This record gives sequence, structure tokens and C-alpha cells, in this order.
Amino acid sequence: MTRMLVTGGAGFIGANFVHHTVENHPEYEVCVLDALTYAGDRNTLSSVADQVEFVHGDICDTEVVDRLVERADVIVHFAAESHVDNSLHNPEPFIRSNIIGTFTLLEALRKHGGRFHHISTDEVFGDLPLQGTEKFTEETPYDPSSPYSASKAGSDMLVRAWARSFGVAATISNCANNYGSFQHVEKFIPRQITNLLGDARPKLYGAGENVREWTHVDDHNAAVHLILSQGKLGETYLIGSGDERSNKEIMELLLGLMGLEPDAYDHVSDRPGHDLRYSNDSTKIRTELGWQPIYGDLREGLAATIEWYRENGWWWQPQKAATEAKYQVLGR
Ligand code: NAD
Ligand code: TDX
Repeated sequence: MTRMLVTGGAGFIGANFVHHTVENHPEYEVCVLDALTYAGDRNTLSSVADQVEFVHGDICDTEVVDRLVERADVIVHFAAESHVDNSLHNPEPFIRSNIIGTFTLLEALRKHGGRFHHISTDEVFGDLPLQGTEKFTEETPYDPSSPYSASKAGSDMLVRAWARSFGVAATISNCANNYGSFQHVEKFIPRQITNLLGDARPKLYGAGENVREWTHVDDHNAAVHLILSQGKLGETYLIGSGDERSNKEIMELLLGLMGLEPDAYDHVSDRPGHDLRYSNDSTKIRTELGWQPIYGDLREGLAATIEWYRENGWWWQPQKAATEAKYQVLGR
């Protein structure tokens, strides 16, 4: 058995990764390290609780990290503060968890060895013009806009430096926007779905022209497994479905799928510094590792996601009021 440590395994992508790993990769013995911040929920792992060891702890805690890294063969690092709007309100936890947390893991890896995969985002590259076909590549210079993306850029740089200077066996992936089950209700798609399920109006920032490349969380996690098994050490891989949509288009799609008029939403104030467009050139992972998304039809993926939120109110309802109260403070 290969011993795998998953940081942030009680969050959206990490928990889906743990489910995927338990179902499809019996060669791994999984341990989750998660601080259970507002974004982490142990219930998300309840169906695999017997197959997974759970450690409630912080990636900035040197003692815990040292102990868990020492007994792991593979470390997949999802844990992070992940929401741009929160980072604009209070950047401190982002610097702490995303930079100091990644540093703490890297120092343990330097001491004990182990295979490390770092989960990052396309946001480290800044943004692209709204019009045009330009894409980010593995060579695009970093140019982050928000405290969130700056902290993720910082963590990527640390991983590269520890790989080059200390020989840490690391890979990095930068994925586009994810959607799917167990995504926190603060994020765009689940916020709108759960507003509608609760008879509140959805909220679109500004004119809704900003473009995101929507990738199903299972496609992201399948790519991570490919990188773990076939990726080249020291390399970075960009992941993305290729399906780019404006926020307004997504809003109209969701409303249509839920049987409502396409304009049944409110415009709210725009996010400061709002990145215009993200788009990843994922040729490298497609050609070198043979990755391709299974969720080819975004409309179908969104319909399944709506169904999931409709049927799993037990999971998201406890987070909803506190999340909307935070948005009220931001005026969004
Ligand atoms: P999330 O906010 O849903 O989950 C983050 C998890 O990390 C939570 O369970 C939280 O409790 C845990 N965590 C936070 N700080 C911690 C700390 N100091 N110690 C231990 N655990 C801690 O985030 P997500 O959307 O699942 O994102 C996971 C990773 O993927 C992040 O690194 C993020 O930057 C990256 N990413 C996200 C997206 C996206 O669309 N959501 C896209 C690309 C990359
Ligand atoms: O209510 C909303 N209305 C709205 O118009 C919210 C919450 C968002 N938006 C807009 C802002 C963005 O243009 O929708 C778009 C998507 O917003 P988020 O879900 O907050 O995602 P984004 O800021 O694009 O970042 C996401 O993708 C990259 C993740 O949260 C990051 O963790 C990841 O790195």
C-alpha cells in the first residue's frame, strides 16, 4: 500500500479527491489533514469515514505536519484559503495558510522525503483581455491580482524553489474554475443555486461579462491522479476543460435549468480588481499524459449539480445564513 496524505481533504476539491481515490485507487491508504475552517466539513467525508484516517490539524503546525509527512509516501496538498472575496476583506489567513502552511509542508518534505503534488490555480497568472483567444501556458509569467492569487503564487514559487534547491520531488498543477458537489455556498455556482432553492434572488457582480473556464471537479481530480502516476518531477501542468463562459451566461443557464426567467437575478456591486478572463492552454497534460475531460457538456454537468444541491440540503443549509451575512458586509 502507498500511504497518501491529503491536506484540505474536508474541503470541496480535496473531499471529492478523497472519494475518487477510495473508489478508484485501492493502492492508496489515505490520511486527511484538515483544520476544519469555515470551509471544511467532516460530514463531507462521512461516507468514507471507515476507509480514511482523519487528523484535525493545521498545516502551519510544524509538529503535526512533521509527524504526518514522515509516515507518508505521497502528499497531495489542497489545503488553502480559497475565496477571493474573503481575501479582499481580510488577507491575513491567506498569507498564513497558503504561504506559511505550504512552507511548513515543504520543510517536512526536505527532512523526510516524499512525493509532493501542489494544487494551484490559473489565477496566479492574472487575467486575460475579455475579447480574444489568448491563453495561459506553463510559461506565462506570474501576475496575481488579489491577496488570494498572490498567496497562491507565493506558494507555487516556494514549491519550485524547494524542488530545485533541495531536490523535493514535487509537481504543480494550475486548474481553472471547478464546479460540482460539495462546493461551498460562497462560490458563484452554488451560491446562485442555493439562493434559488431558498427563494432568494441570485447575485451577479457588475455586468457579468467576466469569463471563467468551468471544469468539473472529477475531471480535475482525474488529472491530479494522472500527474501522480505519470507526471515528470519538477514540472507544472495546466488543467482546464476549454469551456469558457461569461458569468451572465452561467446565470442564465442556471435560471433556465431551474425553470425561471433568464433575467430573474439582481446586479450587485462588482468585485474590486475583478479578473476579466481566465483561460488555460491544457495541451501539455492532454498530449503528454493523455488527460481529457469526461464532463464534456457543461449544461448536463450543471443540471446534475443543481440536483445534488436540491437533494443535499442537509449538507449546505447550515452554512448558508452565515455566508450571506458575510456578503451583506461586503455589499454583494
Ligand atoms: P475549500 O475552501 O473548499 O477547501 C479548503 C480546505 O482546506 C478546507 O477543508 C479547509 O478546512 C482546509 N484548510 C484551510 N486552511 C487550512 C490550514 N491552515 N490547515 C489545514 N487545513 C486547512 O477549497 P477548494 O475550492 O476545495 O480548493 C482546494 C485547492 O484547490 C486550493 O488550494 C485552491 O487554491 C485550489 N483551486 C481551487 C479551484 C476552485 O475552483 N475551487 C480552482 C483551482 C485551484
Ligand atoms: O455571487 C457571486 N456573483 C458573481 O458574479 C459570486 C460569488 C461570484 N461572482 C463572479 C465572480 C467571478 O467572476 O463569478 C465568478 C466566479 O466567482 P468565484 O466562484 O468566487 O470564483 P473565482 O473568483 O473565479 O475563483 C475560483 O476559481 C479559481 C475559486 O474560488 C478559486 O479558489 C480558484 O483558484
